[in-house]
Amino acid sequence: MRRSFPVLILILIIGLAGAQTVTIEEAREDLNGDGIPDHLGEIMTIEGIATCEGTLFSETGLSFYVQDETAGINIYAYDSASPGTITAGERWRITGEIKQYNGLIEISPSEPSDFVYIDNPGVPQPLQLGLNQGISEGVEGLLLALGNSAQSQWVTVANSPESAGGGYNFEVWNGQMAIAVRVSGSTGITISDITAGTRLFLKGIGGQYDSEPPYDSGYQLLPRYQSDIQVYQPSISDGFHLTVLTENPFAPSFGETLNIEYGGPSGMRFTVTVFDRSGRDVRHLADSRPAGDVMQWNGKDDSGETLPIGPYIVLLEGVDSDGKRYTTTETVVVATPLN
Ligand SMILES: [Ca+2]
Ligand SMILES: [Ca+2]
Repeated sequence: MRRSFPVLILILIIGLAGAQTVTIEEAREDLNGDGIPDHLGEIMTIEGIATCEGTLFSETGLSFYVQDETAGINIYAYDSASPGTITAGERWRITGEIKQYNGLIEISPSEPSDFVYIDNPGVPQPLQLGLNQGISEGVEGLLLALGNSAQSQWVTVANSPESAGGGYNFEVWNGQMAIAVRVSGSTGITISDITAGTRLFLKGIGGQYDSEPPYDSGYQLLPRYQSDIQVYQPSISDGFHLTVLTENPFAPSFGETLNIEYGGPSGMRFTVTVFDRSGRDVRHLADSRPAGDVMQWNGKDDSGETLPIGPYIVLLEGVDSDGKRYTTTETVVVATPLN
């Protein structure tokens, strides 16, 4: 009996080591930057808040995402390992093997006891991606927002959604940055009102699907719910008006854009033109459009060249149903940031 004593201590030490909780950032650690987690194959324990239901991204078993203050990660498990219902907003302590699937880092529990419910603090606020910012390894697994309704900063659908693998794929422009959006069939999201040019505010998980090393591309946004895909439909007042909605001066060389709202009575047609200080028309933003709108100007001329810094005049012309013409202007300034 005395000889088994050190063995018991050893088991206790191993047991305690196995139960130690690490941050999700530590579980994801990739110090050599090869896109493969350095702890691949190790059993680790993390604590994180679920940002969707446990079964949302899987037809069978569990595939969902949790995040803590440091990072987010995919949880992937067979149905036999499921502890029962996991709801968005719940915090769980989860033990599993660190895996990697087409660049997506996962923790894969093997039995229900690998899940321990802690509490229900609610789903964290999404991390807001800035204009021109893409999805990268650092935000993989986190709940993200793309486009900002408070700033009238939308993303624009680049191509009509294509059916693929039981879901849909499309791309959006976040300013100059193209971002892939993957609508998983398991979410039940419908995308019937989305086509090229549709303007959206999006939420979703930062995901990755990259079939080849070094696993540094293939990042995609994974919407969870129908409400994560909001079509931007600005409500335009019907007084004749031209309004700059964003910072003016603006710095196109830093990816900044100018959002311009225009509108007027129904039946009026609208033309929006940008002139330089010599009176030359350099950019035609709208030509005899039948309704008011919000549009984005990237500081380029009609041939796609970035215009020199300086003041420009935006002219709105409205022609009503009787042929009467109305005009108004705004002075805007193309600038470069002082640093
Ligand atoms: Ca690595
Ligand atoms: Ca990855």
